[in-house]
Amino acid sequence: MIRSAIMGTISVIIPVYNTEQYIAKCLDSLMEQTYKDIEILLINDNSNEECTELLEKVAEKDDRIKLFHFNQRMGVGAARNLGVKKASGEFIYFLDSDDYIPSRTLEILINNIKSNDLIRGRIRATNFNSGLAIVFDGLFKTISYENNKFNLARFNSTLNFLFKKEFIERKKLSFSEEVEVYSDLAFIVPALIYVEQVPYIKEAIYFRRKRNDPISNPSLIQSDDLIRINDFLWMYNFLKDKYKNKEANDFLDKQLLNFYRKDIVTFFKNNKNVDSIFGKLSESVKKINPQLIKGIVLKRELRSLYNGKVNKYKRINSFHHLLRNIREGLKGRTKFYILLYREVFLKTPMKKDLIFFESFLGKSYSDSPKYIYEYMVDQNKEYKYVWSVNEKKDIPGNPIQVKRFSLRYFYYLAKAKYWVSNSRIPKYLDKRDGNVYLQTWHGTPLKNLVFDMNDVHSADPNYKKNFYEQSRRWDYLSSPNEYSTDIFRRAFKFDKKMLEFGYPRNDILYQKNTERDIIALKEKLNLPSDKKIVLYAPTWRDDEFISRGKYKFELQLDLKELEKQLGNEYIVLLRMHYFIASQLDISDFKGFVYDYSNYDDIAELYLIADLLITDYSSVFFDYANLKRPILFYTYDLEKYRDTLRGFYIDIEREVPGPLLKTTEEVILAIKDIDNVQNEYKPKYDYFYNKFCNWDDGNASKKTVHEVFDN
Ligand code: C2G
Repeated sequence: MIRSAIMGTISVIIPVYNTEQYIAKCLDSLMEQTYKDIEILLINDNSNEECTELLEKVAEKDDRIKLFHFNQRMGVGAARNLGVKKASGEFIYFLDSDDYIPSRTLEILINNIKSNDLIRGRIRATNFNSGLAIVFDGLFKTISYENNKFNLARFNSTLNFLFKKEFIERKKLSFSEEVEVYSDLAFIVPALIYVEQVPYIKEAIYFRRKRNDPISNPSLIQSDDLIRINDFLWMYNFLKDKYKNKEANDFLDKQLLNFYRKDIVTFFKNNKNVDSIFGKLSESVKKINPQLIKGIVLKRELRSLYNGKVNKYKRINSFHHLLRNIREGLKGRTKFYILLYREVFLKTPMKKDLIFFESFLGKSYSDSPKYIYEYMVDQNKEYKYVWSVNEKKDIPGNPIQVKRFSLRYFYYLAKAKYWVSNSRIPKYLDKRDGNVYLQTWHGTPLKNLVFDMNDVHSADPNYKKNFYEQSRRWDYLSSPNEYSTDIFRRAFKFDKKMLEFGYPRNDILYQKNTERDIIALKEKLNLPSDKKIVLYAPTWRDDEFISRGKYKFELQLDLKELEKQLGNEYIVLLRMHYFIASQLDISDFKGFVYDYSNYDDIAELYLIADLLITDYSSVFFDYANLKRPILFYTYDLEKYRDTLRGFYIDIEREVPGPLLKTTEEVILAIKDIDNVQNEYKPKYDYFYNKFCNWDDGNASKKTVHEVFDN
């Protein structure tokens, strides 16, 4: 350890609330500090049992850790206040339990605090996906004195400040216990008033976690909008009344103006929200230094707030939002269509007999939406239909076809009373009053879904939140089996009407599983009828992509070997997942390998296939309805299951066929397929009863009856 001029114990104060996923990493980062003279005060703010037990376990292991419990939730302010009270060190450092500090942070802070009462280092926000690039060795020589010391409080936080405890005591600094969010301001604003200068470490020595699940486990800053806004206004009013320092006042005014522009204006997109905070906001606006208010739009809004005229404010607010929307709408073609969608199309009457269908984001005419639609057409239902497709398709019943994201797409989406989709409809397309949205989803889950995913690796950190908001619009959700119902309820947090009829997309497997239909299908697809058919339908891999949303697939099956050993008896249909954008080169295998990746409906391929090879794709749950053999070519099982995804079922025990790792094993299994089938019969029967027992060829009919016949 480098000797520093000032030595003493640093009391690190960590409030904890349900951060069992992250706390270990946080504590490890403390254990690895090069500055060793520390005590750790963990204040458990009435966390859940799992988190509490974990804290007790870690506290037992190290006597530098002191654990305190609240038996009701008191908030982060109370937790930090208790921490300060119990601290025995000469220095106080605030850390959050989901964050992380590099090993030299405390050493650097204490070495540089010198005669100052506090010091701060830079903070970087990260979602911890890309690892932590720490490049600070040797870069810490520069210590600058910020011209505007209040800038250091612009994130309203005391994190990554090291304080002398004597200073905190002398100035009687404490956190507010009146609010849940922004309680730090009550501490940091006076602290900055009382000091002349603050040394600042320019390098990031604190990593703040951007949490990805604001729905199930929000961080404080992800709290409900209304709570945050109320707390902020309360804090602002309180501090403005208490302190008359000019710099502090200007700082608070600027914070409020920024908060207004960013958070409150967004909250007021819905004009109905204005009433909930108008009084308090009006009170705050009266305290702002008028010289700091810039811009005509802002001035007009604040004037009516100042005068307490709520109706006038609402009129101005709607008008300004319209102007903002128009400005946004003029930035590009799709943005312009979205503007029309919101401001024009949604304001015209809804068409009660119009149904909007989409499957796999417009990539195909397929899946459950197709079967629901065809059933309705066959039954001559009194509805009009629109299909969203990327290219024009040959669709029976001659529906209106619209290209996804074209003007007509937005128009019909806005007009239709009914939406039927098996994937997601963009969140920005508001659902109008009276709209009925049937979500059919696209498979029995094997891989963990949304809220069951621990940390979303490759995907963006807003994935869970976006998914949550999108799925709030679903009125009905198709479920293929009881197992899926349970998972969908939990992993999608779906609590509306579950349609427990099996999958409409599997009706065909019961209705057309006849020799005549199969021959006709083979003819339609130009496939020889004298060979047996192997269908290879793998899923996609999160870590194999070309660019965002475009995935590639590298074929591991040795087609040459397959042709050599099976070519007399079989042909192979390749079917890539719809996310796969790369093309497979199969020119060397004419007459043996056929690429049906772009074929619309995989269910038709199931019908003609004598056996299926897949991996972790949900296709096997559907194919099992045919009771034909299934092989699992799982050459990357460990990586896929253990690092990329995680499964709901024990794949090694529960799937109705062998897990194979090499082309050789696949060939042997195909050559011996009758025996393989016999061997797996008990497992297959069990599997069929568990996952296929709702499918009986009538799911479309039952769905239509439930959703459209009333
Ligand atoms: N699919 C296909 N061809 C493939 C793979 C999949 O046509 N080679 C279709 C099938 O209808 C399948 C659906 O896409 O059921 C979903 O594909 P999965 O491979 O299961 O993967 P994913 O799209 O990630 O969906 O609950 C289901 C999960 O969300 C999985």
